[in-house]
Amino acid sequence: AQPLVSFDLTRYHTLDEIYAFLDSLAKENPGKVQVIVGGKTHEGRQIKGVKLTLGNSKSGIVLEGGIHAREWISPASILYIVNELLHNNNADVRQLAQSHEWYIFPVVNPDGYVYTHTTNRLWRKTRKPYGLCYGSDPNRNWGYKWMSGGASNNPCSETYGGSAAFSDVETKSLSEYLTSISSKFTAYVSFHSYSQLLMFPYGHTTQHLDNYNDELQIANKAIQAISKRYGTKYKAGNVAETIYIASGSSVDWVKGTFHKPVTYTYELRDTGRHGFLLPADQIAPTALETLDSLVAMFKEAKTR
Ligand code: ING
Ligand code: ZN
Repeated sequence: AQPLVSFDLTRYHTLDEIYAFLDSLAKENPGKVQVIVGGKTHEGRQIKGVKLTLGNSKSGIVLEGGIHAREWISPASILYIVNELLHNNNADVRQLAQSHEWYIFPVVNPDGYVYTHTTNRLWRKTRKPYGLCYGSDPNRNWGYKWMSGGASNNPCSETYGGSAAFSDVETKSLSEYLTSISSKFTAYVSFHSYSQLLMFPYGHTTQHLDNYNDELQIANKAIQAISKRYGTKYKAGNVAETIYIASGSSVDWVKGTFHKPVTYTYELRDTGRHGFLLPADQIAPTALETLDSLVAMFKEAKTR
């Protein structure tokens, strides 16, 4: 059938285009793709996503993208991966797609994402006014060990934690949605850029969790899979030791609240040559190598 909306997965898109694409996927794939709303924004937008049900499994995976507005490769890779999960006939990808339910939110900071298209390409935060400045860092505003390091109490800072935990409606409403589906998902994966890292909690402390060795082994399998396709090199470890101390992130909250065994954050391409301005011709390779790594990650996670 003809797609209802023609959508070029190898280009970057506006929020309206992305949301129209999600709507069209649901229309074209009844019973498989459902539009879901994970929350709302300060400027009144929805945090829109899709739920994919391609098999009988009830074990859910949440994919979170675009929490930082300027990291455009995150939503773009997620959309590319959605399309692969729906249409790729490779046995491993089909197995991965069918053996999970998928809750996928490509852009969880829609106001910020729109702002990067209209006004400031390098905007990171949300767009709620805090005194003279705008936005909290939505990856510092979650209510687990909030403001316990690597976050600022200055509203003008890029890593402002907000006036309280969940002071932004985006993090608050999304956390409520995640709580409502918490018995349905076993894995949470967040996508940022850039640095080519695959990390697991925590960010607020360098202390290792009980399952540190499992998490590292799963991550190492995943990054081996990444390098196989195009040679892209990643490093793996916990957030605090691998990138920097950071508290109030979504993944720390998910880990600290629900103790989900598989909770990861990708820092996608590149290592700084283009940084946030990654050329669109890298969307497809980034997404494909990342999907390879998800296949490896969930294969490895199943063995323990
Ligand atoms: N990096 C992430 C950030 O929020 C991170 C790193 C991931 C911190 C997970 C905490 C938890 O700073 C980018 N590039 O945004
Ligand atoms: Zn980020």
